[in-house]
Amino acid sequence: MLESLQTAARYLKQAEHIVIFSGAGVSAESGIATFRDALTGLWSRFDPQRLATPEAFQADPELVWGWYEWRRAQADRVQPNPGHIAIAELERHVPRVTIVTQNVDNLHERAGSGRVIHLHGSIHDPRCFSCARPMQIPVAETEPPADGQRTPPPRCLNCNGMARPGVVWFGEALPEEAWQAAWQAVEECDVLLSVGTSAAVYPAAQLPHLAIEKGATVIHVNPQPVETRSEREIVLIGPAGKSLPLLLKKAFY
Ligand code: BJW
Ligand code: ZN
Repeated sequence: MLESLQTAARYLKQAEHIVIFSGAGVSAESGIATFRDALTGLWSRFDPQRLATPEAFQADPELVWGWYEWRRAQADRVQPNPGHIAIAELERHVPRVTIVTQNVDNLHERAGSGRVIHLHGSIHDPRCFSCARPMQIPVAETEPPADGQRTPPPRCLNCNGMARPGVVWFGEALPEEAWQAAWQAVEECDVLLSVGTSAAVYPAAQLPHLAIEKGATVIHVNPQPVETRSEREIVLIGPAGKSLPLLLKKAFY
């Protein structure tokens, strides 16, 4: 770890443009469950195909909306952790930093990060399932309902369609502008820090490979070992909330 940390810090120090490619693991220490971790992952208790597809929403909108409202209220309640804060702090040391996140919780913005590209949307931007108009729906003030509780989606004032979460479900295209911007940033970066992602969901998971192809160094931050294919990949094993502050300290202080 120490050797990898030193090498990673050296790359960070020399970098002109860093892309942070983040996943659910970066928010784990804020108290938001990841998707695929065996014991705590959301989907160890819920079947994603039942909840994160347009077909699932059409089949049981109250179940899906209730689940997302529970998660939205949770995301609203928790705070950014030292991992998010270290990522935001990078902007003070590196000329260009681009955050490309798969997360829908907006915790990077709340930690102070400037340029955040959302590949899978935001749980805080509900819109109409039928006409796609943005909908203003206040977050529940009372304790959110237990996970799995059914809640009827509010209706759109324009077309009476149902509200849906502003996230990208399986089988839906990623927002084109975000995808193009992410692709370009990765092509142009010299370091990509892949933090807290299993890199199992496509097309987002292509980005670390693209970075390697284009000659960048990829640094993985994950408590689990990460399989690497290139000499230009470094793995820092540990939670983001510990590894990232350590990495910044080594590189810049
Ligand atoms: C820590 C930590 C700590 C823990 N510190 N780390 C090619 C091949 C095969 C399949 C496909 C393919 N291309 C497309 C597909 C289909 C599908 C797909 O990828 N399926 C896979 C399961 C194989 N992809 C899609 O359907 C995508 N759409 C698409 O391709 O459309 C094509 C199209 C084109 C034109 C028209 C129409 C269609 C859309 C994918 C959308 C994904 N959406 C979700 C749900 C979002 C809403 C919600 O929040 O509910 O996004 S799925 C879920 O997974 C969520 C996440 O953003 C995403 C990634 O997960 P992530 O972040 O990596 O989390 P985990 O849990 O997997 O990993 C956590 C990691 O953190 C672990 O490694 C831990 O060890 C680590 N960790 N504690 C640091 N403290
Ligand atoms: Zn509508």
